[in-house]
Amino acid sequence: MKRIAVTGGAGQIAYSLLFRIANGEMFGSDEEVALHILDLPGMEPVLEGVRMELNDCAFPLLHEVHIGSDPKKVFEGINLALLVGAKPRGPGMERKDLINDNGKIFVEQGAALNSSAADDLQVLVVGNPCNTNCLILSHNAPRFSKDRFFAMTRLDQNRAEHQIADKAGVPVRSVKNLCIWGNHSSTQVPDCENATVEGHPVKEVIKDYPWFENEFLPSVQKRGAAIIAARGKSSAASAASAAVDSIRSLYTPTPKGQFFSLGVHTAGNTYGIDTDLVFSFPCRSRGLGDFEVVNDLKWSEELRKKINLSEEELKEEREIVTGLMV
Ligand code: NAX
Repeated sequence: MKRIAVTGGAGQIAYSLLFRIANGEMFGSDEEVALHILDLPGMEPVLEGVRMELNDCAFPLLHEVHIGSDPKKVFEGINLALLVGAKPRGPGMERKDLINDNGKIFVEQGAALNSSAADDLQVLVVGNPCNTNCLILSHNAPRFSKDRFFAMTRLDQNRAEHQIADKAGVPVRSVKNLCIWGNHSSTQVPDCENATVEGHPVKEVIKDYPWFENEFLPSVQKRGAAIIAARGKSSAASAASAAVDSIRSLYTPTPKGQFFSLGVHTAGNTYGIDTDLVFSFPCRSRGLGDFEVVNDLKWSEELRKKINLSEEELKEEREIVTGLMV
């Protein structure tokens, strides 16, 4: 059985995510799950309502549901933490405005994971700015090695895959190896140079080259803001879906020659990215959470410049939160 913590349990992403986990979509139909749901003090009535609805679904795999507002208690014995809870970005707000507010949450939760979680803990940070929150968290949970901490860039990958599939007029499953490099922010770099459509390089299939710079890139980079403008709220069901995809990809052996995007710690990377950042790279899994970064992709000069800009942004974010890292 897997014990899975979800923070921000009273929020909109969790309202989709919890039900998909309980339905077996993350770990498959043979693995029972226990949900440990955290939100702020005062949100207990909402958490109670969420627990009632989870119970009312009669999910065969759902073993038990714990709720609470004390991270040390809620994280007791957990194998996986999905850290969603944070203040979301409102209309017109840049991610950097959030960095100090949200960073402190990950200091407290890092310490709580350090004292309460199971030895095989892995963590996916969704709450923004997720790369830098993940870095703060890893520094505040020194019991666990840095390769247990991930930041979610899968939603960006999924968004980019859809745009390419739509433009090429193919089903989204025909698009493979669309890596997101760098930060989950507007400097992120969706890489069409290493991606394929039905096994062919993307730019051999889509020959409208101005489209990549003028439409594809800005639409992927600014998709979060476009969803807020349209819905009045940030992405929720698609974010939950990407979290399910991220963990499923980590636990399922990756098909030969393929990879997926995940924000991971930069220690030992072969691309020359500064150490001690959490950076989105192409990753492969050997199954059961055992992963490696794909280290032999090629960058054009143009791609390198964009990736370095995203790296610079992450270094600036790290500078702002130095005081939160032990
Ligand atoms: P909501 O405002 O609906 O829910 C957030 C919940 O977190 C609230 O219930 C709040 O009480 C709780 N919370 C706040 N501080 C907490 C703490 N210290 N401990 C536990 N719970 C806490 O936001 P939602 O739409 O669910 O978004 C959550 C986070 O995901 C935001 O930071 C948002 O920016 C981020 N996103 C990240 C994405 C990604 O791809 N990495 C995409 C979607 C989303 O924008």
